[in-house]
Amino acid sequence: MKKKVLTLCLIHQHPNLLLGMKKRGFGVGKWNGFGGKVEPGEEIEDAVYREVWEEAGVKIAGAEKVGHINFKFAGEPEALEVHIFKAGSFSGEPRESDEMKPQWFHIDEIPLDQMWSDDKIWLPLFLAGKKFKGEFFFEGHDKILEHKLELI
Ligand code: 95L
Repeated sequence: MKKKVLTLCLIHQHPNLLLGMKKRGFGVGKWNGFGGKVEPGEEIEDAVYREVWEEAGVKIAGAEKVGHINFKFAGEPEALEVHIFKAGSFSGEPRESDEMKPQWFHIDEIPLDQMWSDDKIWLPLFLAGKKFKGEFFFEGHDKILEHKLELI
């Protein structure tokens, strides 16, 4: 199966999490972390910094890899290999871009019902400082048919 390598970075300044409302493209209408495709020849960590800068307008200082998840979608030939990072500090002020509208959420008020449904399963691990890997099999963009998730 072909795969696409993607980054996903969540900015977590306890007790708050910065998310972005996706304004267009894949995941439109959902509160997302910041990320996207790793370009040919690009290091994954460089893609993390670049995507956070492009989508949220801030420069993160140090991103920690916390997990990776493979996503498969029924009827779609390409799998997504998503490398998940956490950043705790950054410089600049989050600003809206063409793609994303950033907003802080208290961790007790995360809008899980307007997020990818896999977030309900792994975000608690992320917020607890755990590292994890897993696999999700989706039908459409909202229904999880199967999943595996383990701590690493
Ligand atoms: N905060 N979580 C996300 O931003 C997120 C979660 N799950 C996903 C599953 C498939 C996918 F293509 C993207 C995401 C995603 N951005």
